[in-house]
Amino acid sequence: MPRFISARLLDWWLLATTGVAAATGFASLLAGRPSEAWIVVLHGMAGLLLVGLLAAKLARVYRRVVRSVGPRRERSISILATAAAVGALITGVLWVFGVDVRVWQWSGLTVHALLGVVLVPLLLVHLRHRFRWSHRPTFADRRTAIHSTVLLLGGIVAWRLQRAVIAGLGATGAARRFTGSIDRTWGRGNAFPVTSWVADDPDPVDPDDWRLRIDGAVGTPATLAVEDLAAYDDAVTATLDCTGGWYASRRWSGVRVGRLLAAETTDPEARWVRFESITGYRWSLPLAEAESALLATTVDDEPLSHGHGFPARLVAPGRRGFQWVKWVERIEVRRTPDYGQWLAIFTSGFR
Ligand SMILES: Nc1nc2c(c(=O)[nH]1)N[C@H]1C(S)=C(S)[C@@H](COP(=O)(O)O)O[C@H]1N2
Ligand SMILES: [Mo]
Repeated sequence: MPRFISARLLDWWLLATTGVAAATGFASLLAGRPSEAWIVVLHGMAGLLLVGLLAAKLARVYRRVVRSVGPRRERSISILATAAAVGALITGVLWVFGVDVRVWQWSGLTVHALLGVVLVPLLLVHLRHRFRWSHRPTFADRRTAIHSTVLLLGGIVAWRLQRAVIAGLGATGAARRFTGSIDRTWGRGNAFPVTSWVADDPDPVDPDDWRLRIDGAVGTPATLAVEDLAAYDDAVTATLDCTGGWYASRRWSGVRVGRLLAAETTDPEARWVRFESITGYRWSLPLAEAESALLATTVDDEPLSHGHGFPARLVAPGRRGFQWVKWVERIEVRRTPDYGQWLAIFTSGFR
Protein backbone atom coordinates (compact mmCIF):
# COMPACT_ATOMS: atom_id res chain seq x y z
CA MET A 1 0.00 0.00 0.00
CA PRO A 2 1.79 3.17 -1.17
CA ARG A 3 1.76 6.14 1.15
CA PHE A 4 0.51 9.35 -0.38
CA ILE A 5 0.79 11.32 2.80
CA SER A 6 2.75 10.83 5.99
CA ALA A 7 1.19 8.95 8.89
CA ARG A 8 1.47 12.08 11.00
CA LEU A 9 -0.38 14.26 8.55
CA LEU A 10 -3.06 11.63 8.01
CA ASP A 11 -3.66 11.31 11.74
CA TRP A 12 -3.75 15.07 12.17
CA TRP A 13 -6.33 15.42 9.39
CA LEU A 14 -8.38 12.55 10.77
CA LEU A 15 -8.55 14.27 14.15
CA ALA A 16 -9.29 17.72 12.73
CA THR A 17 -11.93 16.44 10.32
CA THR A 18 -13.60 14.31 12.98
CA GLY A 19 -13.67 17.38 15.23
CA VAL A 20 -15.33 19.44 12.50
CA ALA A 21 -17.81 16.63 11.76
CA ALA A 22 -18.75 16.32 15.45
CA ALA A 23 -19.08 20.07 16.00
CA THR A 24 -21.13 20.68 12.84
CA GLY A 25 -23.18 17.56 13.51
CA PHE A 26 -24.19 18.89 16.88
CA ALA A 27 -24.72 22.44 15.58
CA SER A 28 -26.89 21.11 12.74
CA LEU A 29 -29.48 20.02 15.33
CA LEU A 30 -30.04 23.71 16.04
CA ALA A 31 -29.82 24.91 12.43
CA GLY A 32 -33.29 25.87 11.24
CA ARG A 33 -32.74 28.95 9.08
CA PRO A 34 -31.46 28.90 5.50
CA SER A 35 -28.60 31.19 6.61
CA GLU A 36 -27.36 28.28 8.72
CA ALA A 37 -27.29 25.83 5.80
CA TRP A 38 -23.47 26.09 5.64
CA ILE A 39 -23.25 24.12 8.89
CA VAL A 40 -24.89 21.12 7.22
CA VAL A 41 -22.80 21.57 4.06
CA LEU A 42 -19.59 21.60 6.10
CA HIS A 43 -20.78 18.50 7.94
CA GLY A 44 -21.27 16.71 4.62
CA MET A 45 -17.84 17.74 3.34
CA ALA A 46 -16.17 16.59 6.55
CA GLY A 47 -18.02 13.28 6.37
CA LEU A 48 -17.05 12.57 2.78
CA LEU A 49 -13.43 13.49 3.48
CA LEU A 50 -13.50 11.15 6.47
CA VAL A 51 -14.51 8.25 4.24
CA GLY A 52 -11.19 8.63 2.40
CA LEU A 53 -9.10 9.42 5.47
CA LEU A 54 -10.47 6.51 7.46
CA ALA A 55 -9.93 4.11 4.56
CA ALA A 56 -6.29 5.27 4.31
CA LYS A 57 -5.82 4.91 8.05
CA LEU A 58 -7.31 1.40 8.10
CA ALA A 59 -5.10 0.37 5.18
CA ARG A 60 -2.14 1.52 7.28
CA VAL A 61 -3.01 -0.10 10.60
CA TYR A 62 -5.13 -3.14 9.82
CA ARG A 63 -2.20 -5.57 9.92
CA ARG A 64 -1.32 -4.41 13.41
CA VAL A 65 -4.90 -4.97 14.44
CA VAL A 66 -5.30 -8.47 12.95
CA ARG A 67 -1.93 -9.52 14.34
CA SER A 68 -3.08 -8.24 17.73
CA VAL A 69 -0.16 -5.90 18.24
CA GLY A 70 -0.40 -3.74 21.37
CA PRO A 71 -2.38 -3.89 24.61
CA ARG A 72 -5.76 -5.56 24.38
CA ARG A 73 -7.73 -2.73 25.94
CA GLU A 74 -6.28 -0.19 23.54
CA ARG A 75 -7.10 -2.43 20.61
CA SER A 76 -10.70 -2.97 21.75
CA ILE A 77 -11.24 0.76 21.99
CA SER A 78 -9.71 1.30 18.54
CA ILE A 79 -11.96 -1.37 17.05
CA LEU A 80 -15.10 0.02 18.73
CA ALA A 81 -14.24 3.56 17.63
CA THR A 82 -13.69 2.33 14.07
CA ALA A 83 -17.03 0.51 14.11
CA ALA A 84 -18.86 3.61 15.35
CA ALA A 85 -17.12 5.81 12.78
CA VAL A 86 -17.79 3.41 9.89
CA GLY A 87 -21.41 3.03 11.02
CA ALA A 88 -21.89 6.78 11.23
CA LEU A 89 -20.35 7.31 7.79
CA ILE A 90 -22.44 4.57 6.16
CA THR A 91 -25.74 5.72 7.70
CA GLY A 92 -24.89 9.33 6.89
CA VAL A 93 -24.09 8.66 3.25
CA LEU A 94 -27.11 6.37 2.82
CA TRP A 95 -29.42 9.00 4.33
CA VAL A 96 -28.19 11.57 1.85
CA PHE A 97 -28.90 9.13 -0.99
CA GLY A 98 -32.42 8.61 0.28
CA VAL A 99 -31.90 5.26 2.05
CA ASP A 100 -33.41 5.28 5.55
CA VAL A 101 -31.72 2.54 7.64
CA ARG A 102 -34.24 2.33 10.48
CA VAL A 103 -33.28 0.63 13.72
CA TRP A 104 -36.12 0.03 16.18
CA GLN A 105 -38.09 3.31 16.14
CA TRP A 106 -35.18 5.46 15.00
CA SER A 107 -34.76 6.93 11.56
CA GLY A 108 -31.48 6.42 9.72
CA LEU A 109 -30.56 10.00 10.55
CA THR A 110 -31.13 9.41 14.26
CA VAL A 111 -29.02 6.23 14.09
CA HIS A 112 -26.32 8.29 12.38
CA ALA A 113 -26.44 10.91 15.14
CA LEU A 114 -26.39 8.29 17.92
CA LEU A 115 -23.33 6.59 16.40
CA GLY A 116 -21.67 10.01 16.27
CA VAL A 117 -22.46 10.57 19.93
CA VAL A 118 -21.03 7.14 20.83
CA LEU A 119 -17.89 7.83 18.78
CA VAL A 120 -16.89 10.93 20.76
CA PRO A 121 -16.00 9.24 24.09
CA LEU A 122 -14.43 6.25 22.29
CA LEU A 123 -12.26 8.61 20.30
CA LEU A 124 -11.24 10.51 23.43
CA VAL A 125 -10.10 7.27 25.10
CA HIS A 126 -8.31 6.23 21.90
CA LEU A 127 -6.51 9.59 21.87
CA ARG A 128 -5.58 9.19 25.51
CA HIS A 129 -3.87 5.93 24.58
CA ARG A 130 -2.29 6.94 21.32
CA PHE A 131 -2.06 10.72 20.99
CA ARG A 132 1.47 12.14 21.11
CA TRP A 133 1.82 15.87 20.82
CA SER A 134 5.39 15.38 19.56
CA HIS A 135 3.99 13.45 16.56
CA ARG A 136 2.26 16.46 15.08
CA PRO A 137 3.15 17.30 11.47
CA THR A 138 5.24 20.35 10.66
CA PHE A 139 3.01 22.54 8.57
CA ALA A 140 5.86 24.77 7.47
CA ASP A 141 7.11 22.28 4.90
CA ARG A 142 5.93 22.40 1.33
CA ARG A 143 4.82 18.78 0.92
CA THR A 144 2.59 19.07 3.94
CA ALA A 145 1.03 22.26 2.61
CA ILE A 146 0.39 20.72 -0.79
CA HIS A 147 -1.05 17.52 0.64
CA SER A 148 -3.28 19.47 3.00
CA THR A 149 -4.58 21.62 0.16
CA VAL A 150 -5.31 18.49 -1.90
CA LEU A 151 -7.26 16.99 1.02
CA LEU A 152 -9.27 20.16 1.55
CA LEU A 153 -10.13 20.38 -2.14
CA GLY A 154 -10.89 16.65 -2.11
CA GLY A 155 -13.60 17.19 0.49
CA ILE A 156 -15.15 20.02 -1.50
CA VAL A 157 -15.01 18.14 -4.82
CA ALA A 158 -16.46 14.97 -3.24
CA TRP A 159 -19.35 17.02 -1.89
CA ARG A 160 -20.02 18.65 -5.26
CA LEU A 161 -19.92 15.25 -6.97
CA GLN A 162 -22.33 13.79 -4.44
CA ARG A 163 -24.79 16.61 -5.18
CA ALA A 164 -24.47 16.09 -8.93
CA VAL A 165 -24.94 12.32 -8.62
CA ILE A 166 -28.05 12.72 -6.46
CA ALA A 167 -29.55 15.30 -8.78
CA GLY A 168 -28.77 13.01 -11.74
CA LEU A 169 -30.30 9.94 -10.11
CA GLY A 170 -33.38 11.86 -9.11
CA ALA A 171 -33.00 10.01 -5.78
CA THR A 172 -35.25 10.97 -2.86
CA GLY A 173 -32.14 12.61 -1.49
CA ALA A 174 -32.72 15.39 -3.99
CA ALA A 175 -35.92 16.37 -2.17
CA ARG A 176 -34.23 16.95 1.15
CA ARG A 177 -34.36 20.31 2.85
CA PHE A 178 -31.08 22.11 3.60
CA THR A 179 -31.20 20.52 7.06
CA GLY A 180 -31.16 17.03 5.53
CA SER A 181 -34.82 16.40 6.35
CA ILE A 182 -37.21 14.59 4.01
CA ASP A 183 -40.44 16.22 2.84
CA ARG A 184 -43.51 15.02 4.74
CA THR A 185 -45.70 17.93 3.73
CA TRP A 186 -48.11 15.56 1.93
CA GLY A 187 -51.69 15.90 3.09
CA ARG A 188 -52.91 18.80 5.15
CA GLY A 189 -53.93 19.69 8.68
CA ASN A 190 -52.97 17.12 11.30
CA ALA A 191 -51.82 14.57 8.71
CA PHE A 192 -48.08 14.60 9.38
CA PRO A 193 -45.90 12.51 11.69
CA VAL A 194 -46.19 12.77 15.47
CA THR A 195 -42.80 12.86 17.16
CA SER A 196 -42.33 12.85 20.89
CA TRP A 197 -39.23 12.33 22.92
CA VAL A 198 -38.15 9.61 25.25
CA ALA A 199 -41.13 9.31 27.62
CA ASP A 200 -43.42 12.16 26.59
CA ASP A 201 -46.83 10.55 26.13
CA PRO A 202 -49.48 12.39 28.15
CA ASP A 203 -53.18 11.52 28.31
CA PRO A 204 -55.38 13.71 26.12
CA VAL A 205 -56.02 17.12 27.67
CA ASP A 206 -59.57 17.91 28.81
CA PRO A 207 -60.21 21.40 27.41
CA ASP A 208 -62.46 22.27 30.36
CA ASP A 209 -59.66 21.61 32.85
CA TRP A 210 -56.80 23.10 30.84
CA ARG A 211 -55.47 26.52 31.85
CA LEU A 212 -52.59 28.54 30.43
CA ARG A 213 -50.56 30.35 33.06
CA ILE A 214 -48.48 33.38 32.14
CA ASP A 215 -46.12 34.31 34.92
CA GLY A 216 -42.54 35.00 35.97
CA ALA A 217 -41.04 38.44 35.36
CA VAL A 218 -44.45 39.93 34.57
CA GLY A 219 -46.60 42.48 36.34
CA THR A 220 -49.63 40.40 37.13
CA PRO A 221 -49.66 36.68 36.37
CA ALA A 222 -52.55 35.71 34.10
CA THR A 223 -54.56 32.56 33.54
CA LEU A 224 -56.34 31.81 30.27
CA ALA A 225 -58.80 29.11 29.26
CA VAL A 226 -59.37 27.51 25.86
CA GLU A 227 -62.19 30.00 25.07
CA ASP A 228 -59.88 32.92 25.77
CA LEU A 229 -57.44 31.73 23.13
CA ALA A 230 -60.25 31.23 20.60
CA ALA A 231 -60.70 35.01 20.54
CA TYR A 232 -57.51 35.42 18.48
CA ASP A 233 -56.75 34.44 14.93
CA ASP A 234 -53.13 35.25 14.26
CA ALA A 235 -51.64 32.96 11.65
CA VAL A 236 -48.29 31.99 10.19
CA THR A 237 -47.09 29.52 7.59
CA ALA A 238 -44.07 27.75 8.99
CA THR A 239 -42.08 24.54 8.60
CA LEU A 240 -41.85 22.02 11.41
CA ASP A 241 -38.44 20.38 10.83
CA CYS A 242 -37.67 17.48 13.14
CA THR A 243 -34.04 16.56 13.79
CA GLY A 244 -35.19 12.96 13.25
CA GLY A 245 -35.16 13.84 9.55
CA TRP A 246 -38.56 14.97 8.26
CA TYR A 247 -40.32 18.27 7.75
CA ALA A 248 -43.84 19.52 7.06
CA SER A 249 -44.94 23.02 6.10
CA ARG A 250 -48.30 24.10 7.47
CA ARG A 251 -50.44 27.13 8.14
CA TRP A 252 -50.77 27.48 11.88
CA SER A 253 -53.13 29.80 13.71
CA GLY A 254 -53.68 30.85 17.29
CA VAL A 255 -52.28 33.82 19.17
CA ARG A 256 -49.03 35.68 18.69
CA VAL A 257 -47.20 35.31 22.00
CA GLY A 258 -46.35 39.02 22.03
CA ARG A 259 -50.03 39.82 22.45
CA LEU A 260 -50.31 37.64 25.51
CA LEU A 261 -47.26 39.29 27.01
CA ALA A 262 -48.00 42.88 25.98
CA ALA A 263 -50.13 43.55 29.00
CA GLU A 264 -47.92 41.54 31.31
CA THR A 265 -44.25 42.32 30.73
CA THR A 266 -43.24 45.08 33.06
CA ASP A 267 -39.85 43.87 34.22
CA PRO A 268 -37.21 45.79 32.18
CA GLU A 269 -34.74 42.97 32.90
CA ALA A 270 -36.92 40.34 31.20
CA ARG A 271 -34.89 38.62 28.45
CA TRP A 272 -36.25 35.09 27.92
CA VAL A 273 -39.58 33.36 27.64
CA ARG A 274 -39.93 29.74 28.64
CA PHE A 275 -42.69 27.50 27.27
CA GLU A 276 -43.56 24.58 29.48
CA SER A 277 -45.59 21.50 28.64
CA ILE A 278 -47.94 19.56 30.90
CA THR A 279 -45.28 16.82 30.75
CA GLY A 280 -42.43 19.01 32.01
CA TYR A 281 -40.94 19.30 28.51
CA ARG A 282 -39.81 22.88 28.01
CA TRP A 283 -37.87 25.28 25.83
CA SER A 284 -37.15 28.99 25.96
CA LEU A 285 -36.64 31.71 23.39
CA PRO A 286 -35.15 35.20 23.60
CA LEU A 287 -37.90 37.69 24.46
CA ALA A 288 -38.15 39.39 21.05
CA GLU A 289 -38.26 36.06 19.22
CA ALA A 290 -40.82 34.67 21.65
CA GLU A 291 -43.03 37.70 21.10
CA SER A 292 -43.18 37.06 17.37
CA ALA A 293 -43.72 33.30 17.82
CA LEU A 294 -47.18 31.77 17.75
CA LEU A 295 -49.04 29.80 20.36
CA ALA A 296 -50.98 27.67 17.87
CA THR A 297 -54.36 26.06 18.44
CA THR A 298 -55.07 25.01 14.85
CA VAL A 299 -53.19 23.63 11.85
CA ASP A 300 -54.67 24.35 8.39
CA ASP A 301 -57.83 25.38 10.27
CA GLU A 302 -58.21 21.99 11.99
CA PRO A 303 -57.97 22.03 15.79
CA LEU A 304 -54.63 20.48 16.78
CA SER A 305 -54.96 16.76 17.38
CA HIS A 306 -53.83 15.39 20.73
CA GLY A 307 -50.61 14.05 19.22
CA HIS A 308 -49.74 17.43 17.80
CA GLY A 309 -50.22 19.22 21.12
CA PHE A 310 -53.91 20.04 21.67
CA PRO A 311 -54.97 22.48 22.98
CA ALA A 312 -51.91 24.67 22.27
CA ARG A 313 -48.38 24.31 20.98
CA LEU A 314 -45.51 26.63 20.27
CA VAL A 315 -44.79 27.44 16.63
CA ALA A 316 -41.34 29.03 16.43
CA PRO A 317 -40.49 29.72 12.77
CA GLY A 318 -36.81 29.11 12.00
CA ARG A 319 -36.40 26.85 15.04
CA ARG A 320 -36.11 23.08 14.86
CA GLY A 321 -39.10 20.91 15.73
CA PHE A 322 -37.86 19.84 19.16
CA GLN A 323 -38.19 23.46 20.29
CA TRP A 324 -41.89 23.63 19.30
CA VAL A 325 -43.24 22.64 22.72
CA LYS A 326 -46.54 20.72 22.61
CA TRP A 327 -49.33 20.79 25.22
CA VAL A 328 -48.14 24.18 26.54
CA GLU A 329 -49.61 25.06 29.93
CA ARG A 330 -47.23 27.73 31.14
CA ILE A 331 -45.45 30.72 29.63
CA GLU A 332 -42.82 32.05 32.00
CA VAL A 333 -41.03 35.35 31.40
CA ARG A 334 -37.48 35.20 32.72
CA ARG A 335 -34.42 37.32 33.29
CA THR A 336 -32.01 34.44 32.73
CA PRO A 337 -31.67 31.61 30.24
CA ASP A 338 -32.82 28.13 31.29
CA TYR A 339 -29.95 25.67 30.87
CA GLY A 340 -31.97 22.92 32.54
CA GLN A 341 -34.10 22.66 29.39
CA TRP A 342 -31.32 20.60 27.75
CA LEU A 343 -31.88 17.93 30.37
CA ALA A 344 -35.66 18.39 30.60
CA ILE A 345 -36.26 17.41 26.96
CA PHE A 346 -34.76 13.99 27.75
CA THR A 347 -36.34 13.43 31.15
CA SER A 348 -39.82 14.92 30.69
CA GLY A 349 -42.68 12.48 30.94
CA PHE A 350 -40.86 10.27 33.47
CA ARG A 351 -42.54 11.90 36.43
N1 LIG B 1 -44.16 18.41 25.15
C1 LIG B 1 -43.47 17.99 24.08
N2 LIG B 1 -43.32 18.81 23.05
C2 LIG B 1 -42.61 18.40 21.95
C3 LIG B 1 -42.03 17.10 21.90
C4 LIG B 1 -42.21 16.27 23.02
O1 LIG B 1 -41.73 15.13 23.07
N3 LIG B 1 -42.93 16.73 24.09
N4 LIG B 1 -41.34 16.70 20.79
C5 LIG B 1 -40.75 17.77 19.99
C6 LIG B 1 -40.21 17.28 18.73
S1 LIG B 1 -38.75 16.42 18.77
C7 LIG B 1 -40.76 17.62 17.54
S2 LIG B 1 -40.00 17.27 16.08
C8 LIG B 1 -42.08 18.23 17.47
C9 LIG B 1 -42.97 17.29 16.70
O2 LIG B 1 -44.26 17.79 16.62
P1 LIG B 1 -45.43 16.85 16.11
O3 LIG B 1 -45.44 15.63 16.99
O4 LIG B 1 -46.64 17.67 16.17
O5 LIG B 1 -45.07 16.45 14.71
O6 LIG B 1 -42.62 18.49 18.73
C10 LIG B 1 -41.73 18.90 19.72
N5 LIG B 1 -42.48 19.23 20.91
MO1 LIG C 1 -38.03 16.14 16.64
